[in-house]
Amino acid sequence: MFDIQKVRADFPILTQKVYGKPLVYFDNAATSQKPQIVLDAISKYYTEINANIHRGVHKLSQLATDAYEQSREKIRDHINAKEAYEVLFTAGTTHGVNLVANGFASILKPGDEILVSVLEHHSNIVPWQMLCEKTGAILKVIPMNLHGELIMDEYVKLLSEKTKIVTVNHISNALGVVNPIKFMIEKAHEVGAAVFIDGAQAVPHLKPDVRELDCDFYAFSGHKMLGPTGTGVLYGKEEWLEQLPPYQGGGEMIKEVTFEKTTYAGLPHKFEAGTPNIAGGIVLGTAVDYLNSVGFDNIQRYEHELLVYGTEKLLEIDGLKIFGTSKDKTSVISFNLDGVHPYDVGAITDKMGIAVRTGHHCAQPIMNFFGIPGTVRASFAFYNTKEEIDALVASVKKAQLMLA
Ligand code: C6P
Repeated sequence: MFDIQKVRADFPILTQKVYGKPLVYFDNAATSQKPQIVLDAISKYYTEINANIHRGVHKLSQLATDAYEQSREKIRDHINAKEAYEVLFTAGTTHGVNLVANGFASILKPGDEILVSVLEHHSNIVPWQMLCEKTGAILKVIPMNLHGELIMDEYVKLLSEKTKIVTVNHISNALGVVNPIKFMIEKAHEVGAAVFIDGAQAVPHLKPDVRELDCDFYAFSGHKMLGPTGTGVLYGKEEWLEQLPPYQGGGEMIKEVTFEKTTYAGLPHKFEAGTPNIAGGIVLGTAVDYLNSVGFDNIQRYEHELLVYGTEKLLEIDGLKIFGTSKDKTSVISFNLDGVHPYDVGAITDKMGIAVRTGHHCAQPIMNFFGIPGTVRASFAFYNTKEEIDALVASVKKAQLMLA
């Protein structure tokens, strides 16, 4: 059974007051809060087993290496990858996109095409533009409709034998819309294109099954799924990871180094140069355990209730418009008040202890599409409550009274 009070008690930060008001944290799409078990695991690592990994024969190094590799295996199981070496530890989604985009520089030729969607975060646009500059490849954009849904007919028309990579997010950070990635992957594979999925906004809400999806790459950040900042995962199919060159050179990614020639280590080490975020990688496994103990069925059911409740209550406010009105959404509500700048709304809700994000959410093409400077974004997690949504609604009404 899902007991919201019990869940909230696991997150010490939620008892804080901000400007003397109880903290209402609705900026979960930017980063999630951390349960005590994750905080304890960080401290336990540094208190008991801190050592460098894959290097020492000494006991602590073995313990740290085992814990790190066990976490990799746990994540492999979580996302249903075939092999643990297809799971690369990264610093986050941005790192994962750059690693793959950089690798494709040795594969693409002038005139090859990369399809990206209009719904992307800048992290999943800019590295591909940089790749186009390097290779002469061409970036094409999958359009969306007014609900924030990608237009599948247009997508299919854009695909051709020139398409080498399709890159799309599983869930939009700015609108919360869930993209039909299974269909998109199938269609891309029909023309022989590889598919990169940016799962940053999906992993806090669902358990991606990379084999069922049949994606070629799937990247996500640990800090959005209760783990530490500076952690993340890039899943890649073995055949792709074998084909791509290393992203960075350094220690631990080599087989043999001489001044004449260096040979590279096998997977995953080829892509993990230097001392990684060892504590972070281990603790990401703890975060995954915690999420699974709450249960993704419970998380989805409860967050959907919050989404429906929040949408209804906010829409009762005259002059409030929600962006992202697809039926298939996670618990993100992006909105604006008529005639009011989103930043001003955010400044007022902040003074009432409510944390929302305002602005373009690192997704300027979406804002350009709607012809707005930005939105107010309230993103709910499974530790939020309807009472907190009531507080948000009251603060938005107050902002309207003061500003409109
Ligand atoms: N979105 C948000 O407030 P990093 O910074 O590497 O952990 O994640 C980048 C990223 C990539 N893709 C998507 C879909 C994302 O949502 C994000 C991060 C945050 O929406 C911070 S800008």
